[in-house]
Amino acid sequence: MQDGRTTITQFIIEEQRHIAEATGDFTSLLNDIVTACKVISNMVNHGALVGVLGAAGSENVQGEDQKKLDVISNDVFLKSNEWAGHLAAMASEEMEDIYHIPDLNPRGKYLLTFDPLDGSSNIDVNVSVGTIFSILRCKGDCENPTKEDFLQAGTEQVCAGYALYGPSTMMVITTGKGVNGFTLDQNIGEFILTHPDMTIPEETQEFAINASNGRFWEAPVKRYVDECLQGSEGPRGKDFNMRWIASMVAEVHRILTRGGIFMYPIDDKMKAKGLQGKLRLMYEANPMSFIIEQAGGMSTTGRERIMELQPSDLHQRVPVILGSKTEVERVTAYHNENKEADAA
Ligand code: AHM
Ligand code: MG
Repeated sequence: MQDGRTTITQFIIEEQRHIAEATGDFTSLLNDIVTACKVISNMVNHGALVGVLGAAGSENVQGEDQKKLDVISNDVFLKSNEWAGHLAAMASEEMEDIYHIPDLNPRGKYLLTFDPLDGSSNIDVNVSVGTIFSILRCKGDCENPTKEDFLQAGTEQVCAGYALYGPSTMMVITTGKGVNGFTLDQNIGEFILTHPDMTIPEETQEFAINASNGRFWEAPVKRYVDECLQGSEGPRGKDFNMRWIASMVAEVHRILTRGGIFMYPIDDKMKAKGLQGKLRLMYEANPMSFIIEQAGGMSTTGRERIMELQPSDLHQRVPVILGSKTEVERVTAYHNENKEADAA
């Protein structure tokens, strides 16, 4: 306790007390993740003062230009989590192959996937960015894990969370028993429980989508957005508001706070390049879907529940439609109706 306030460490330990078989490994792993996020937060906050802005001059596995902070944050995450003996291996947006725990360190029973700095196109313009992570159990040979060990459906996640580096730094986590948010108290260097039991309002009048891709969208997405834009004069009978931060962590956080729907659908431009979507399943879509569902929201590809997809690749991409339940249901229904029309 800090002055009657609950720290994230205390919160995790108390949660663990209710799990009979818990050994403390998980608590300790989460602590290392929290430490990594504090280090990244500190660098993001200091920006140009510590020379971390700008391009790294390299590309990641997806062929995207890396920022200096992408590379640094990835390294911080690896170094914070490789030594304690809780992990069998890690996987990240920034690395093509899985990361093996160095030989000198003990191995553990968990697998960690992460996007160390999501929304990093925002970093140089001082707009919110974040870290996303997901924890799975290693069900195979934990001494010699392979890529295949990571390819588990989102429903298998033990824990998912994100850190949001915004006006304040926050961590939001779920272990499958609701969603809780913590704010970093910079004076004492601790995350304090400030947003207990976060829930998403079912109804919303706010949508988020990159409208510059509008001409490439599929018919169901075009229909949904068009109906929102018609506002009180259209079939929805109410006006909508729109937001696009280009930082999924910030969009999800807004939805957890005041409702809304976020869409990064598949479109014709992606299809022409052979891509299945923009966002990555293992370290973006699955952890965010776990959080959204635990907060009472819904998350689909437009066609299927994201958390039930069987992954086929570490860096697999998927369409993402998530947020307030009634809106996600509507967009998903539009896709299903379209499928029936296509089949007729
Ligand atoms: P990143 O992992 O390379 O940062 O890309 C993911 C980000 C999401 O945070 C955001 O929703 C989306 O890309 C924005 O894409 P766009 O620039 O096409 O609007
Ligand atoms: Mg990302």
